[in-house]
Amino acid sequence: MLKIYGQARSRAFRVIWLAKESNIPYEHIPVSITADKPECKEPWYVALNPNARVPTVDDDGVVVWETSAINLYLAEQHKSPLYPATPAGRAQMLQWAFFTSNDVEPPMITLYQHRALFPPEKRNPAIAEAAEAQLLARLKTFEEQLNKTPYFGGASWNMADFMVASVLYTLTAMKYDLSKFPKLNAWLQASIERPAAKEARKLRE
Ligand SMILES: N[C@@H](CCC(=O)N[C@@H](CS)C(=O)NCC(=O)O)C(=O)O
Repeated sequence: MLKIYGQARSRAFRVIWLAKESNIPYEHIPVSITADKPECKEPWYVALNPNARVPTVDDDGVVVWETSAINLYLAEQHKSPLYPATPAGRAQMLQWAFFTSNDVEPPMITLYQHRALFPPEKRNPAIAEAAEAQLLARLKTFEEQLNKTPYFGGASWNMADFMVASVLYTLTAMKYDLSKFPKLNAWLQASIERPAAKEARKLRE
């Protein structure tokens, strides 16, 4: 059976959400990343993931780390109903997945750290402001797409949407005001209210 390593309050949440969307049975091993007892630094775990970070999966002997790689692999391997059937659909999925991982997630995480996650004395308003400026330009790209098609997958919510929503979930967790992006805001709210998302969120919220 699929094993998902990583506490639910981490990027492992995205893998748990995907498993639920795709009806993949799994065992959850909530490897901790907390400063006082980081199980992700223990030798047995580092043998699975040399970066000593979560998540990692072991899918009947296939070990994969890096959240996006894990989710794209699992969706294909387990024939997720979200996985696009055509090369063009898969190209769209990869386009939104890479854009989100490369260009959106880094400024979003920096903003989150310097606005909410770090203790106040470690927050740097200038770093937060620069990250926010970058993030806003990227959110505009999402909004423009949703002015053209109802979903990133085109006519239906598919793996392209999952790859974006599972990352942008952090914006909802930090209660970031998305009112400047009404289409994106409505799409993200609907995404995190999907039954599978709600089940996964219960494990961390
Ligand atoms: N690019 C990696 C990032 C993994 C990552 O930074 N994970 C965090 C939790 S969300 C972690 O393990 N932090 C603990 C640490 O870095 O020691 C991925 O997407 O899997």
